[in-house]
Amino acid sequence: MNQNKSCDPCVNDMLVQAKQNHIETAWDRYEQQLPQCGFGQLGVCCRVCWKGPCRVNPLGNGPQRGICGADAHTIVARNLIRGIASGTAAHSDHGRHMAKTLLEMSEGEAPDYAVKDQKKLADIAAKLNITAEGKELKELLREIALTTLADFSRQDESIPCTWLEKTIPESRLKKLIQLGIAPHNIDAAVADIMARTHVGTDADPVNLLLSGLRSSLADYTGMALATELSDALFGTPEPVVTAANLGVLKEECINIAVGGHNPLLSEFICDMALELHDEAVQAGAAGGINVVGVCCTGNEVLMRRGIPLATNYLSQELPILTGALDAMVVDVQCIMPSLGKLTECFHTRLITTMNNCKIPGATHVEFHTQTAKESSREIVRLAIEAYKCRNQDKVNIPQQSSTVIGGFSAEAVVAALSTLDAADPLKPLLDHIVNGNIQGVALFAGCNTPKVMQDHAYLTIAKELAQKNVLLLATGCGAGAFAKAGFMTMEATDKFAGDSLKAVLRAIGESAGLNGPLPLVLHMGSCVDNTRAVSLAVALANKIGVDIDQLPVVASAPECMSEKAVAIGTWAVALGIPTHLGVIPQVMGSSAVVDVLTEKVKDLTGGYFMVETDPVQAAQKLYEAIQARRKLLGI
Ligand code: BF8
Ligand code: SF4
Repeated sequence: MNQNKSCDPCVNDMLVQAKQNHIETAWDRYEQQLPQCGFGQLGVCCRVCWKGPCRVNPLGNGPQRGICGADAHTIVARNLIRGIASGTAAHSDHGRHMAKTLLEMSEGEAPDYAVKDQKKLADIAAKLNITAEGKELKELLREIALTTLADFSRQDESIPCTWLEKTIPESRLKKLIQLGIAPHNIDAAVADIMARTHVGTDADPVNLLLSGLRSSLADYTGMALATELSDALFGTPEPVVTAANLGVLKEECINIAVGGHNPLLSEFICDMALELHDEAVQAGAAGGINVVGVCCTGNEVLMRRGIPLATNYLSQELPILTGALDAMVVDVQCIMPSLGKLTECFHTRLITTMNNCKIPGATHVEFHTQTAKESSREIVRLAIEAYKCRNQDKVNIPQQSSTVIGGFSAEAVVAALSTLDAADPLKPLLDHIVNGNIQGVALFAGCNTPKVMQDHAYLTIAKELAQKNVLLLATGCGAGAFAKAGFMTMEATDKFAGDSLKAVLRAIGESAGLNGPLPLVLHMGSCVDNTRAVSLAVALANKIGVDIDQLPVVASAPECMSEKAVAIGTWAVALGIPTHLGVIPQVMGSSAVVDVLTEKVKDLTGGYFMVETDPVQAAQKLYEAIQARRKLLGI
């Protein structure tokens, strides 16, 4: 048995089968990589120029500088911020895609899209100081799109990005401007890092790290606008009941997994699955088409449509191993290249859809917003074709899934609270924080990594904090971990929440008509949706007139791995949030960089990183950070 590899019983079952069938997974490839390069782990390997690669000996008894003279501090800082730049580029490209779609809609060029949430659109307009009254929809879309796209093109460095300025407390914005880290242009923040890390440019670790903070705030900006514009187009999530884990695959259905990040595509795949139901039945699938989610696209469609989640990042290969997955439709980011090779051994069709994400072994159907329905129809028909080649004798779906209550956008949380106090919805939450029924709020974000047992730290830290009456929020593959393990249920609240937290969750849940408490962990969406948690924190901060770094709010990324996660963790720190990392970041080769990230940055932003690989200890440290904030607030 591979029980040490994951907390998820479905994963462990499937890994046994994989082994029996000589199928390689990410866990096998991780073992093949061991021992991993110590220089890389410490961040002291430099490949910035072709005189290199250079590496600095961390023990002090070998070379201490690269050929150009860069020392460990410069090399580590450069490597780190290049990662932040990549994360920023990835998230923001997603955001740009949303804004460009709005612009296309305003020009009649994306006829298949509509504004599902008019209220959200009006809220966005108000936030951006755009007058909605008396304007035709197309005009309004155009203005919102152009204002948003200006955050990607502004050249005046003295004007911060609008989506940053309008979504954080004034005092925070002022601080960021003073520090010179409020980005004026998302793309410029990325380009700045690429420019200053070119050989022979910025060598000052602190200066390098400051530009990393700026880029991370550009990342935040790109995420905020991506989430808000997606809500306007596809609807702001509301509580929804669904399920998670491989048991959501159905033998009698054509199963399509949507993976990646972009709802511009996945929303239409879901629509087409309904439209082509009869074709699926004609092909022999009595149950029609069953769409399931993987990773963050999974979270997007779970939040808005109640589509079940098959699994999270690290186990993305396993739905294919059930023999029941007919197509895996992917867009961008966090899609393992291994899927191409793996699907060659199964009837599953891997379908790539984006020009900047092609995978050998996949069928590429390029998706364009101009022809969204047509491309989605083509993709779903490919799944129907693939289904005809399925060998039912080989189907083996683990019969296990957990109930999930998801859909907790900030608006949904406020709506639930407003059933307690319609005139002042945030008051009950604040009151409970002040009187200690809720000690604080912890946001779980980030990925999976085979360096630790999959999902284990998420569940352990959550149990510890819940017991201590900390309100728990989750996004991304962290949310996936909780969803699969049944932590997004009322039963989990009853089982794991401390008494006062349980009473609060029950009072809110019952008054909101859920017939029971809110789930133990509130699912706030995909990775880009981390800004939902920020908007809730900002609303609380603004209400009591404090900055984010005074709130008893912490973040935890127990299994962070992607460059996007590095960017998110960094903006959490830039916004003033104590942020836990459960895997050792690739910066330990520089004492100066470690010192800035874990200590010195406190004086600048109020936030800081803490690294703790032991989940029980991590929970304790997060709780202590919450208590320190409470003490300063005098509560
Ligand atoms: O954006 S949590 S593994 S899928 S990077 Fe990737 Fe990490 Fe998952 Fe989503 Ni986020
Ligand atoms: Fe080596 Fe300097 Fe080139 Fe890096 S930039 S590879 S340290 S010579």
